[in-house]
Parts: sequence; structure tokens; C-alpha cells
Amino acid sequence: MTGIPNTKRMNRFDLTQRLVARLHNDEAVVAGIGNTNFDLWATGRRPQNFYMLGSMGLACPIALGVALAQPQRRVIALEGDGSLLMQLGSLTTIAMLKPANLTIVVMDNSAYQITGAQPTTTAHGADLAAIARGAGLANSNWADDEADFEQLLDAALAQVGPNLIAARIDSKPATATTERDPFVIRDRFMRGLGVR
Ligand SMILES: Cc1ncc(C[n+]2csc(CCOP(=O)(O)OP(=O)(O)O)c2C)c(N)n1
Repeated sequence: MTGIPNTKRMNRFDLTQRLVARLHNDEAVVAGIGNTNFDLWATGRRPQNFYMLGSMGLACPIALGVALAQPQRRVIALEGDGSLLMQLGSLTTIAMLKPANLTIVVMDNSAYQITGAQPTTTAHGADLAAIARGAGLANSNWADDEADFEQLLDAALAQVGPNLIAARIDSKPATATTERDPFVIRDRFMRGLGVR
């Protein structure tokens, strides 16, 4: 398929709530800079959640490290389109290493929303699911709507990964802001993963 499919524009907080509601096995969730981790924070304080601060584009590389370190645990990376575009090479690394337990969820609002909503290249036709497939991630799909998002997520959590789910989202701001203490965030996450 070429061109971004005309999928429904959903809402990041709503999708994040749906995602968290489907986690029953202490899955790790690594959320990227700004809005993805703000909305994850707003869904509750699972100790297996990691709220990344400042390092744009590093949700996928960090989630990859967690997935490789704990292959029995399912790991989800939550990332914005601008952040994923900044770190596209990580998709090829993930495709090469094939972590069976890793799923990437990219929230595509076609903007660097948090720094002033400058348009990203997805506003001009760049298709992140197609790019991911081109990088070697065969299980890369757009979610048509909320029900499809839930179905793709359930499948991703059950099947051999890696997987990527892309969702087009609206431009509503995040619902909260994360506490900004990296030591507290790291410590809680390590305890959540049973390594401290
Ligand atoms: C290397 C680097 N460049 C720029 C920034 C500033 N910055 C922080 S968040 C952000 C935009 C993130 O966009 P996206 O991932 O699409 O998330 P959104 O804000 O749209 O939810 C930018 C440019 C940064 N933190 N690090």
C-alpha cells in the first residue's frame, strides 16, 4: 500500500487508557518525551512504566534494551511521530535483533506538538508503518479506529514480535505532566522490573 491510509484520528490519552487496560502481565511500557509519557502518567502509576525525560527519540532504543534484558516480559514503546522520525535507524536495529517481546506504538499527530506544533514530514505524506515495514518490521500496521487499535494490541501482546502499531491522533494536549525527578523514575522502574 502507498500513502497513509485514511484512518480515524483518535486521541492519545484515550488510546493510552485502552492500552493500559489491556496489560495483565506486568508488561513494561517505555514512553517517549513529552506527551506520550504525560498521558501514560495520567493513566496511573504502574511501576513497570518508564517516563523518559528529555531524550527525544530514545523510547524505542530504551525499550529495545529492556526487551533484550528481560525476554520473558512484553515491552511496549510509546513514541510520537517526531521522535520516531528523529531515530529512524532504531527501527532497522530492532528489525535486525528481532526482539519477540517488543511492540512499538507510534502516536502520529503529524506535528512536534509540544514545542509549538511545527508540522513533521508525516504531514506531507511520510508513512511510518510503511517506513517500519521497509526497515524490516513486517508486523507494522495502521490502526483504523479504537477497536482496531485494541485488536492490534491484543495480537501484538500474543504473537511473536517485533510489532509496530501506528495511530493517527488529534492535536489535543496531554492531560497531565510527569513528575520530573529522573532518579525517582528510574528507581521505581527498576523495582517494577524486579532488578532492584
Ligand atoms: C535532540 C532534541 N531535539 C529537540 C528537542 C526538543 N523537543 C522536545 S519534544 C519535541 C517534539 C516531539 O514531537 P513528537 O515526538 O512528535 O511528540 P508530540 O510533541 O507531537 O506529542 C522537540 C522538538 C529535544 N528534546 N531533543
